[in-house]
Amino acid sequence: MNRRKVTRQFPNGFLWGAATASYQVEGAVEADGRGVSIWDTFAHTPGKIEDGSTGDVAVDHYHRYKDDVQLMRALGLKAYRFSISWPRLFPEGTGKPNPKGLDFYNRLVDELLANGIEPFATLYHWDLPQALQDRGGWESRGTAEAFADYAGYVAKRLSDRVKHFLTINELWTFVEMGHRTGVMAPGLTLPPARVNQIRHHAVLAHGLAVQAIRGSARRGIKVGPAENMGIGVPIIETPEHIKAAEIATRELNAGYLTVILEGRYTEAFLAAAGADAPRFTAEDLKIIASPLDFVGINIYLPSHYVRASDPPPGYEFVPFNASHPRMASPWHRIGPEALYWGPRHVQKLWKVKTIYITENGCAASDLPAEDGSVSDSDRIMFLRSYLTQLQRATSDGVPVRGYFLWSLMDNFEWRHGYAIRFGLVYVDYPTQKRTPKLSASYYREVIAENRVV
Ligand code: PNW
Repeated sequence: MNRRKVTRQFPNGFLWGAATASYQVEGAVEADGRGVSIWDTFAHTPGKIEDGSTGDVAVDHYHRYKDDVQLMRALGLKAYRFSISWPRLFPEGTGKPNPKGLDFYNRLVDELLANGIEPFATLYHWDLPQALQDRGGWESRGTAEAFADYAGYVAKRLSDRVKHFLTINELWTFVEMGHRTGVMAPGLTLPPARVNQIRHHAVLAHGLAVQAIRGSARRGIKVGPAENMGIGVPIIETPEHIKAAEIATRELNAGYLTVILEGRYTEAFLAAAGADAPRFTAEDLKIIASPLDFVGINIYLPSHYVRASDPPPGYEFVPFNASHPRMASPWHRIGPEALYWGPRHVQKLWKVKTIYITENGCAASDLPAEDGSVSDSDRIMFLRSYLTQLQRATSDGVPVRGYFLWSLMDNFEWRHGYAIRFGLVYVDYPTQKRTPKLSASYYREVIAENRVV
């Protein structure tokens, strides 16, 4: 008998993809009437990016998208998640659209479809038009309204071909790191009351965009967020610790996914904010909780919890040991179980019926050998261990329908510049030459066999 037992299989039709974002890959910052974004301003401010680089050229995807689609095809990708640059379409944020900006995404979408790859479009991956920042940025409710107008415009023009729209990428990251710690654009370090108001405007922008997209798109399109939720992982998997991790997850995301899915801020969230709580209306909460077709979550790392002996709140955070293993990105502690518990909590807490993993992946040191090959066996280990947990989720009936690996290729990694590489494909920046890494061969097998290889 040589019948091979097939194990660790994913459900039929599981959507295997990869992701990128406009400012991180496109370059061509002055092409075809594109306006300035807050990331142009930030990256050009001395001292903000660790290697002094900018996204001016990035990986020149704006000009090389056809070649890049061929890379996707060679991997066997079924879907590609990209983001649309708001200042390409509305150089001033609002007002007169720039049709040449939209044309790029028309070409990209057509090329993807011609190659059998399903487009997933993110509307905001942090490149706010500078003109809107100059009018208060996310501190202004007007920015949330402008976002909805832009989202509706895109949906109207792309929804004949794009069926999945993601509103905002990682509300948590751009709010906290852009406005509280200041390590990302626009680089502000505001006091709590103002950050709380920005956070509220961000969830409001998401809700307004959901409504605008539905109002302008063709029937049958699907819309959801792409949030990097905090994931309470029970470091000991027994019922009491699992329960604790679940309650912790709801509170960890109180200002983001929880309010989006419940339409209210938790009591603990409002109590902790006290006099600094955001100003909002009941109507706002309804908009924020506009019904979704799916929930997209970006998953990189766990937050470990155990049950607290003395409730409330019933849970206790377990800090990382100094020896906890990390990947090449300094914040990236390894914890494959996050890919099990993240979607499982989303299903259990909020009864969500369709979940996509909109990002998962890691940075590695990726030094090409003399022959140019990149043997990133550590990235393969990372992927295998995380995908094993994702497969555990699907086989437990958690409704995860697809997975997008971050990232298709090396790119501008925000404040770390080009020093940190997340790609399946190595990019030699001076020549823009693309070389699939060993992990690309691994991922291709996973996709071809629809199982953890
Ligand atoms: C995400 N953190 O960002 C983004 O969506 C991508 O644009 C980015 O390239 C990718 O993950 C890898 O970093 C994050 O400090 C940035 O915890 C920072 C953190 C998490 C996610």
